Amino acid sequence: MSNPASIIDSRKNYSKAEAPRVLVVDDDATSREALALLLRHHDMIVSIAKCGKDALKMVQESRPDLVLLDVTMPEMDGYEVCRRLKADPETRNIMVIFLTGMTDSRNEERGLALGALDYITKPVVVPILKARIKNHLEMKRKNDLLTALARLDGLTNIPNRRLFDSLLHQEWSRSARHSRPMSLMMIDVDFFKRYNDTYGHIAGDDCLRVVARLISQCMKRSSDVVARYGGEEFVVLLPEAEEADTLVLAEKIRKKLLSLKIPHSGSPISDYLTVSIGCCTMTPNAQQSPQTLIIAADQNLYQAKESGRNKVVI
Ligand code: GH3
Ligand code: MG
Ligand code: MG
Ligand code: MG
Repeated sequence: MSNPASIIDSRKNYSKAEAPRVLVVDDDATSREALALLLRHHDMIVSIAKCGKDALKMVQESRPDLVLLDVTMPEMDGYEVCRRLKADPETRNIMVIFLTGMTDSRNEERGLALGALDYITKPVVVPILKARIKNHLEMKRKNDLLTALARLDGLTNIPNRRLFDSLLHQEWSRSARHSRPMSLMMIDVDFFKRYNDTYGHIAGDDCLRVVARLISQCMKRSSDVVARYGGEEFVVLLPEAEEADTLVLAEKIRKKLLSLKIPHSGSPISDYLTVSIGCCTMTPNAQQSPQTLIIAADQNLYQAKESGRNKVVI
């Protein structure tokens, strides 16, 4: 290792919020302590594991951003640790960098084939290690940002249909496994074309943001999902919700929106903006698809529209 003093001089500090959490895994006490010390000097949040088994346990507990992984360790080697991390959907995205004395290219190839981002051989040249870690963390930050953006609706900043569909499938399977009910609401703004025609598209956009925020604020459980299903249509997924709870929540949304008194002079049914809501509650079974729930809620939305709008049908 190079002299820690020279490294401290060249370091770029991380702020507390952006400090990367790094797990150092090495069976050799001197190596891991020295590396941990250096990384801490660079304001990284470092934890230490002395064997593969401990490493896996600590990953479960503290979800680091990065694992710096030794290869040769008794009982469970670094390859096996990496294989297990990459096999688990919960830990798959944690970055792994091998840090090892094994300089053979076949070892390096094996490590990279297991999904490690990098393979760095000892002795460690600290500025290079630091630069590689910085680049990998930056790439991950951008990647996470893109993933988040791809799941959100650009106008309202709530989940988009793609994310919703995936959450709906997950929840459908979970509810089917446990024979638990789940509910869904389709919420459609009434006479929204006329709103745009009267107040313009920019005002229409503002209005959709208000509706999205209002629906989100009505949710009580962290497992409830509000998404923009398309156009002026929103969808709400309520895991574990019975029909009675769903009706109460839908009425709350409908009334709260009305109480905002958003002028809608183009609406033939009210002076203010209104929504129609179709709901459905089901206990899924594995033979059916979650589309069953969407179709049923959609039919009830259609009924709400047909019977005068500004209504909940369940
Ligand atoms: P209904 O009560 O039957 O639902 O009537 P509606 O006018 O709301 O329904 P329709 O499907 O005829 O029109 C939906 C309108 O929503 C038309 C479209 O221009 C508008 N819209 C869809 N997405 C957006 C958007 O992102 N911004 C704005 N401003 N308008 C949008
Ligand atoms: Mg070792
Ligand atoms: Mg509409
Ligand atoms: Mg519509």
